Amino acid sequence: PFLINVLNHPTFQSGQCYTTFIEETPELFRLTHSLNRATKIIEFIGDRIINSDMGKKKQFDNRILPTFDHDKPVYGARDEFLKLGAEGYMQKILKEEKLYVTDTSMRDAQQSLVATRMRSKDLCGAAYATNAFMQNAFSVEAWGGATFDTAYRFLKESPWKRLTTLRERMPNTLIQMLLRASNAVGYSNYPDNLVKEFIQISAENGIDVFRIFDSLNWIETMKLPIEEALKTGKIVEGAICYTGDITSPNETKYTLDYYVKMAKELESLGCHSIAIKDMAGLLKPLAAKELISTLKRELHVPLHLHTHDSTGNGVSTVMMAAEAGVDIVDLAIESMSSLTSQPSMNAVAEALRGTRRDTGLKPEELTELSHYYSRVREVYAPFESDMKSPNTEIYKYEIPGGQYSNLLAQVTSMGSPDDFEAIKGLYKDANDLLGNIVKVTPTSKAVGDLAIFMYKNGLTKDNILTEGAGLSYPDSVVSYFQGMMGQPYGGFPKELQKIVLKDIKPLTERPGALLPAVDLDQIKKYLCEKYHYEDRSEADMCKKAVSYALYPKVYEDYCEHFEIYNDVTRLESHVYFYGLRKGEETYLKIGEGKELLIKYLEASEPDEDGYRTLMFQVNGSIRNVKILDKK
Ligand code: 3PY
Ligand code: ZN
Repeated sequence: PFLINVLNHPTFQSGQCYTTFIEETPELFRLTHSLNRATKIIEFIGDRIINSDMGKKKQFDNRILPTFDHDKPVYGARDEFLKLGAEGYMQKILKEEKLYVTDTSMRDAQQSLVATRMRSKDLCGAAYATNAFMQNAFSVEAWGGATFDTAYRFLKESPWKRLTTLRERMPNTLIQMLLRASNAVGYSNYPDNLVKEFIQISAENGIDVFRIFDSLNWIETMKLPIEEALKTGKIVEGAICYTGDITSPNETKYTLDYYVKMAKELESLGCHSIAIKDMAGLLKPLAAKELISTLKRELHVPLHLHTHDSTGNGVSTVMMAAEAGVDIVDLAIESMSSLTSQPSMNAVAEALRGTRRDTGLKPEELTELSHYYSRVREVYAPFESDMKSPNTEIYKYEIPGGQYSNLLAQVTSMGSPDDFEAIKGLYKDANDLLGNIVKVTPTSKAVGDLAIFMYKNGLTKDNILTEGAGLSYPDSVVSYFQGMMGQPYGGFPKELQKIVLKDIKPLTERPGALLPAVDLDQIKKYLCEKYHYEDRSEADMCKKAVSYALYPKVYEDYCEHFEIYNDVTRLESHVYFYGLRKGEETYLKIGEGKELLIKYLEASEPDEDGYRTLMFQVNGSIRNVKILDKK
């Protein structure tokens, strides 16, 4: 139709000045652009209809956004922060009795419950109301951790766009991210210049609070990101990963003194607050009381507790910590809480209502958000783990919340779900073999990979040094022993290190210092030449180059997907994941004044090349697309 419009146009037919034709008749070119976009979107939906592996699509209700009073002025933590600065604001918190809350629903909760699949559309759908309802909270953790690569990888959307949209919609809220120290938002150390650039542009694009941890609690590798984050003027929180059990008489490695020493070191580096990051939910209630009260005596900055509810003890741990004087706690909105996620915000807010540690959060507002997430969560059911009840075995195996469900899925996909028991035992043994380490991304992956490797190769703790000598080990295990994840507290177990590394020489210093700097200008040039980006501004190219440098393959797959299907982020999530059922309609806005009402009618049998013809009705006209049946 575009071509016909152009060919029939009098200017074209008269053969007059061709170069100004585009400028004088922009509507024709806008038309082709949106026709292209419509075709691309239908092809995408068609591909999902034929090739989605999400199972049979059920009836999903349309999202109902949380309601709130738009006219009520909001004055939140970010307003205070902008007034007082990072140190001033954090010192103010230190003096208050109120228990401050971080809402993790948008990051760790969805990472732990639905394998980080929650799309920006659904997260941003909660944003305006979250901004209003969290005005008495400390922050909303909405970015970093695993959300960065999964956005590109599985959702075909830009994490940067997510951040800027959240920033726009939550102007009064501190947006917090989780940074894996020199691993940034990846799985091994990156060159220093890349880590620095990533921190700078994260701050520029909306991050207010950097929570920085190292997966081996190795301070050496935390120094540079802490220093860089401090330069941005944002709030910098040094996090200590909690492992073991300080209340156990058998605990000789990760003792109370260990945590106190590390907390003081982080404080001396200039961190505005210290977090205890209990990523596996191992911090028992009485251990929390002891740890928090001790740290409160030793520190001069606020203390922030992060835990998971995998064992069912999460709310008790938070309550004990609140009694012991913790300043801020991480909680998730009720319908996004519990099990492998954070303890319930609604429960803690209710428990403390009217007490000196009242959170200031309002029950009906938390319930409103909870209803929203609970409806949205339905779409993500295929990503949920099979964990139906709390599990105190976690204390024994020390498997982090998010990893527990992943590991179960991995074992199930190997066709042996019954062997999960054996794998859990091997996880514990693998931890011992690696030197009884802190287990959190990426070191937890090395432990899990070693456990599965041992399982597949019939290795045990007792025979690995002999039977396992000639084998080649998973990349993550090699990378760990090579020192690419840093140095573990207490050192590497030397014998196994030799077997795993063979001729590779291990590092003894910070990998980031040795890795050659990434040439970001070169990457920008390469990307600009290869892809048809609309936005080529310096600011945007910086983000693109950093994404490529962090995840070259994942980022390029995303770019290629964009070239084929254009922007798929405006689709409803149930359409994005499952496509449409026969006769189902979806409404889509593809730009200002460009709206599509798409109805799926039917599909043909595959032709000899395996293509099916799918018939759609788009704004009343019939459109056919050919889709390769990959199943
Ligand atoms: C992450 O690094 O993504 C984590 O959530 C660690 O607990
Ligand atoms: Zn966590």
